[in-house]
Amino acid sequence: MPEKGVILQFPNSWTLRSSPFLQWRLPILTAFVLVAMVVVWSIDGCTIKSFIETRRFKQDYVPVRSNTPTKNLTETAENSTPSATNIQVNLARKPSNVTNETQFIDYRPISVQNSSGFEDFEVSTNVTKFSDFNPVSVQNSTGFSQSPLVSTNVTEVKDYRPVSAQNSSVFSRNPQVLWLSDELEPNLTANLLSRWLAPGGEPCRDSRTVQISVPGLDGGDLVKLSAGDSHEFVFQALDESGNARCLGGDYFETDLSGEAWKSRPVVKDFGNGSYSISLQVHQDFAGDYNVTIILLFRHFEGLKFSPGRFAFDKELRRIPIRFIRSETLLPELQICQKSDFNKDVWVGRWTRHGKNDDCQISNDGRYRCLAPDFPCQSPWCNGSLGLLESNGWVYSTHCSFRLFSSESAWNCLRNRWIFFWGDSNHVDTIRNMLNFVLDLPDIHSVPRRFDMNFSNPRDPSQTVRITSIFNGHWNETGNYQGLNSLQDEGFRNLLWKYFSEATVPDTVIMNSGLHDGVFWHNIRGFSHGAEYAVSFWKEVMDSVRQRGLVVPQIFYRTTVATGGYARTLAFNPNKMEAFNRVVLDKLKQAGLVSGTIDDFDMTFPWHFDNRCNDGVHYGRAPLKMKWRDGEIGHQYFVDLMLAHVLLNTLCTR
Ligand SMILES: *[C@@H]1O[C@H](CO)[C@@H](O)[C@H](O)[C@H]1NC(C)=O
Ligand SMILES: *[C@@H]1O[C@H](CO)[C@@H](O)[C@H](O)[C@H]1NC(C)=O
Ligand SMILES: *[C@@H]1O[C@H](CO)[C@@H](O)[C@H](O)[C@H]1NC(C)=O
Ligand SMILES: *[C@@H]1O[C@H](CO)[C@@H](O)[C@H](O)[C@H]1NC(C)=O
Ligand SMILES: *[C@@H]1O[C@H](CO)[C@@H](O)[C@H](O)[C@H]1NC(C)=O
Ligand SMILES: *[C@@H]1O[C@H](CO)[C@@H](O)[C@H](O)[C@H]1NC(C)=O
Ligand SMILES: *[C@@H]1O[C@H](CO)[C@@H](O)[C@H](O)[C@H]1NC(C)=O
Ligand SMILES: *[C@@H]1O[C@H](CO)[C@@H](O)[C@H](O)[C@H]1NC(C)=O
Ligand SMILES: *[C@@H]1O[C@H](CO)[C@@H](O)[C@H](O)[C@H]1NC(C)=O
Ligand SMILES: *[C@@H]1O[C@H](CO)[C@@H](O)[C@H](O)[C@H]1NC(C)=O
Ligand SMILES: *[C@@H]1O[C@H](CO)[C@@H](O)[C@H](O)[C@H]1NC(C)=O
Ligand SMILES: CC(=O)N[C@H]1CO[C@H](CO)[C@@H](O)[C@@H]1O
Repeated sequence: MPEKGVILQFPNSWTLRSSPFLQWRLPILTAFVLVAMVVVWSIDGCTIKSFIETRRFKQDYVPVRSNTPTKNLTETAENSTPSATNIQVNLARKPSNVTNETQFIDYRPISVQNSSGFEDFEVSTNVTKFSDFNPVSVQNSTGFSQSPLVSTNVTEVKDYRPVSAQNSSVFSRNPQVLWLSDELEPNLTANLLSRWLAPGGEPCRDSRTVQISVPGLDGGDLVKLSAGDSHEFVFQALDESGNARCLGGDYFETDLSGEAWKSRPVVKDFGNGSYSISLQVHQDFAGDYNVTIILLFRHFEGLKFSPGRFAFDKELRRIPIRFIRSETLLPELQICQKSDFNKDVWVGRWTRHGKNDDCQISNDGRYRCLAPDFPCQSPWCNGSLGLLESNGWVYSTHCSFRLFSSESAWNCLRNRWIFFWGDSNHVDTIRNMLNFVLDLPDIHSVPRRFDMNFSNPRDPSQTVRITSIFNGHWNETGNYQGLNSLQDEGFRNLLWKYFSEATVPDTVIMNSGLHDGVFWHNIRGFSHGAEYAVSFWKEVMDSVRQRGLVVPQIFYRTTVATGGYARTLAFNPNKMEAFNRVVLDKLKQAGLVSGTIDDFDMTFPWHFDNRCNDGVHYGRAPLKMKWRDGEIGHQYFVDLMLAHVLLNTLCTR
């Protein structure tokens, strides 16, 4: 996150530049780049001392070309690239105040090895009893394994019809099924706490998960399942002796990926050591897949203050699965309407409708792999898929999204006032929306705090007011306060100001964010912080109502799933998912939310590595440099998708 600090250079000098960057003469450009690198470097240096885990945020950009200083930087970066052993060393070194952790309410010393005379649960010997495996008989299923994406030639892909035409008579039991879904559980915070604090005292409660058994999927043979249907497989957490655990709380990262599909299978935690994973792909995407199950944290340990030391992070399964076309037909997705945003938890997927294997990053850091007018394929999106610069991928959930042209976006946003309150991912998204969608490429960055009018370069009569207030700290130069920033009176007054004018924003888009992951010692503390934030916003909205004005709509945009190395840090996906749900739960109880935008689900399929993120941001500005994972360029389309989803939220009725 310290690279957020880069933005700090801009608030004073930031203006809408009209002269294109590229017109600068080369020497000046070079000098600028070098100065910029020094700036990045030094800001990292000063921010890092506050939190030891953030040591690993250093240096996301490494220049590709090597002149003298560049080369040196490259070497430094390589040296600081965390190897597995390095990470452990870093994390073992406690920051001085970590001793405080022992006094946290929720800390439970676990691993009481060999605790007492309880008989071992006779489980591992016969795991099939944990299965509700529903043997999908897969006789005669050959010929359906084609992937929906076969061509490497873009022009051919355009005409591609993903559905294989063959008939299958095997699966006729479910002509109409529903899409998998998930929702917030009632009494979320209380239940979470009580499960975390559930007492041990028996070996199966005190032991630690190291392995699982998945009776329906284990066994070695290629698993074949019917496409369209949802398939739920129960699995059992096992300790190092192979005994079944009888407490839940393990955090599994799951992935279902094929050549043209990526989704996060829903995992249910039954609280007794048994879990289930549900798999479903649409009938048009029959073909070969892998289902991957990673155990990231055991028994709520990702929620701890310093979770890094507890990360398990082992891939327990990568199982090939063939989805066979069947007669099961999922209901066709519709383009999202306003009411669709009432859904709190999204269970979406990325699908791919084009591919250019020869795609090269351009010098400005962009991936223009498909023609800008490469069309969406109904019903997966509507508009020009090429604009997303995703090489054919697009996200959809219980409904699908419009991809906006600049003209349609301006028509929707004109005369609006949109207020953002959130972490630096908002900052990126706003910049990307301005650059990519609203035709304002000269805006190279936006600061953490601003209040600006922007106008349509093609029609200056169309303007939109955007206000963005960073909430990682009450001081815009600070970090790691999150919702606690509302404890600062000056910060509260700053926010109040925008809701005390004669007009107020029509829409508020907010999240809690990654900084909360670093600040709060435990979920109970965070829950109080979230309550305070909700009461603050309720008071603000009530006062707007009392003044007879139209109360802004509030959309909660969930925090990203952090990626790659950041998966084990203070803002790991386990914690962020819990925090997202706690805030959302409280906002809903207060009647404040008009809708949810589940960026956590959107980012999740891309969070396993750093190809589409720098660990904590999915929308850093395009740049042709070596990225965090050592490859050239950062794929920013996940955040650009979010920008379009936000426009769907803002523009549908
Ligand atoms: C590289 O940096 C080191 C210090 O880290 C310095 O001693 C050395 O002279 C630098 N090399 C070049 C070529 O600038
Ligand atoms: C640890 O806590 C003490 C007392 O609050 C504070 O002065 C110090 O700066 C903290 N150290 C770190 C590394 O945060
Ligand atoms: C615990 O941390 C707080 C600040 O976070 C600090 O004021 C206090 O001194 C610390 N206590 C111990 C025992 O380290
Ligand atoms: C735990 O039990 C195993 C065998 O059941 C034994 O080898 C080991 O020494 C025991 N450990 C402790 C700490 O008692
Ligand atoms: C395992 O379970 C199956 C089915 O429940 C049963 O038929 C079999 O006898 C069991 N085997 C053992 C060793 O318990
Ligand atoms: C791709 O399509 C173009 C135009 O149809 C054709 O000229 C070219 O040979 C094709 N390339 C490949 C690799 O098939
Ligand atoms: C496939 O289905 C169509 C109509 O549903 C039918 O006319 C055709 O005979 C079937 N083909 C085979 C090979 O079963
Ligand atoms: C939620 O909590 C309330 C009060 O604590 C309780 O009355 C209610 O039964 C709980 N609901 C569920 C579904 O646990
Ligand atoms: C765990 O809970 C689930 C759901 O309540 C139940 O179906 C299953 O039998 C339980 N497993 C064990 C081992 O108790
Ligand atoms: C499944 O994973 C294996 C091993 O990583 C990989 O080689 C294969 O291409 C994957 N299959 C699919 C369909 O993604
Ligand atoms: C914010 O922090 C900076 C640097 O620590 C400091 O110079 C500035 O005065 C602070 N601003 C406010 C409003 O506290
Ligand atoms: C179980 C079953 O239906 N098997 C059939 C599969 O298809 C082949 C020919 O394609 C038949 O010979 C099998 O009887």
